[in-house]
Amino acid sequence: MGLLTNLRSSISRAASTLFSDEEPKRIGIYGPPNAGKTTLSNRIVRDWTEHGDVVGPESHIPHETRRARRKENIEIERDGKTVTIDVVDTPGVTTKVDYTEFLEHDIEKDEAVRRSREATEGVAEAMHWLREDVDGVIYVLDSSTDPFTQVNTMLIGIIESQELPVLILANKIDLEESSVQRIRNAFPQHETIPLSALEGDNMDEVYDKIAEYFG
Ligand SMILES: Nc1nc2c(ncn2[C@@H]2O[C@H](COP(=O)(O)OP(=O)(O)OP(=O)(O)O)[C@@H](O)[C@H]2O)c(=O)[nH]1
Ligand SMILES: [Mg+2]
Repeated sequence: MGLLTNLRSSISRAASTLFSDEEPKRIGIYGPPNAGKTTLSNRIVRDWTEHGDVVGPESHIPHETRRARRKENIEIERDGKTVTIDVVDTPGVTTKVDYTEFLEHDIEKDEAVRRSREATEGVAEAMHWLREDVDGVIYVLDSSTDPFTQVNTMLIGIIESQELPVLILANKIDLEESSVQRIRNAFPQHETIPLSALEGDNMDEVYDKIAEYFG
């Protein structure tokens, strides 16, 4: 990005903060490893920012995201209104990170041990953000897998006890094994929106709901 463009966008950001009475809502993207949290975060950023920088790398290897990453001031326009959010892509939460998981993906032992240590710290960091620093949660699930797990029930329970607004996204509906109903049955107290973050399916409804829940 050129210096001038940079400067211009900083000024417009500062101006919009100055003239709007609403601070951006900080939205944490949570869920188990490999659910598609980073793919979704990248899509949101690409759809709504000019520079289209990505939040982080997407990978079929679990625990690719091992530090929370934030993109600020994403302005989503809905029905003539603008909702400004900061997106926080978090590391996938699991009860245990086992280094042998990485060996199955042809990663050398030293690197596998390093990644599993980082991933464990990442889980702690994700939990810290959830306790202290988010205004709302997008909970991403891979709809081709069983949603009724310890981690999902525990995390959704914590989110509920914090009284944070939460939107459940049933991702990967492009896969044949996908079942959105299975997620609705597991968490009937919340609304579940189907999508494919990879293919970009049903993103309009996702943005409508983001504006409704977090605007
Ligand atoms: N078929 C399909 N694959 C998807 C979709 N969204 C993400 N993926 C794939 O799922 C894998 C994991 O995606 P990521 O976005 O890295 O998942 P994550 O939740 O950020 O994973 P961690 O960072 O490990 O917690 C990648 O191979 C993605 O291409 C989707 O909608 N459909
Ligand atoms: Mg990720």
